[in-house]
Amino acid sequence: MKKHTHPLVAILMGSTSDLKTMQEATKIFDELEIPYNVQVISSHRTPHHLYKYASEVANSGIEVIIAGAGMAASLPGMLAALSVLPVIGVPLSSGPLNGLDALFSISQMPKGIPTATMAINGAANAALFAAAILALKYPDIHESLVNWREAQTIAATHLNNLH
Ligand code: RP5
Repeated sequence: MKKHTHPLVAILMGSTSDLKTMQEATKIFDELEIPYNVQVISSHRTPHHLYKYASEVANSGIEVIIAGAGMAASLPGMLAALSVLPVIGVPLSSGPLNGLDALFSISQMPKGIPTATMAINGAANAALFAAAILALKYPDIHESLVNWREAQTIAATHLNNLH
């Protein structure tokens, strides 16, 4: 039986070229059975679409936003500016600066508009962090996350035993 009937997390990215990296987040949500939706919105190329989306997202049932972007990477910060939902930014290694540009852009938000920043290409951790936020409210997600972490510990212990 499905525990949640509507998406709790929005996974956004600035370009279809970001999809492969951001799918690391969808894999985690599939494992944890957390429903999500995925959209491409370019804050620079489609700013009016971004404004409309961000103005409405808090009333859509979405509780956490993950936003991946490379290069100038304004998408996470703009989403944080336009809504009060928690926004987790993922700097992506697209472009000649290999993600350092996006890392600096997303992490250097001005006082008043906080935006969480993961490692470069850290989409999986973005999903786990989103799950930790949702786990404060939903006991089934708390249980899924604890089980996931225990499985990781067991897998890491087995790896250690090989040496
Ligand atoms: C950013 O520019 C996107 O997030 C992407 O990482 C990068 C390149 O986009 P494309 O030119 O591949 O569409 O806005």
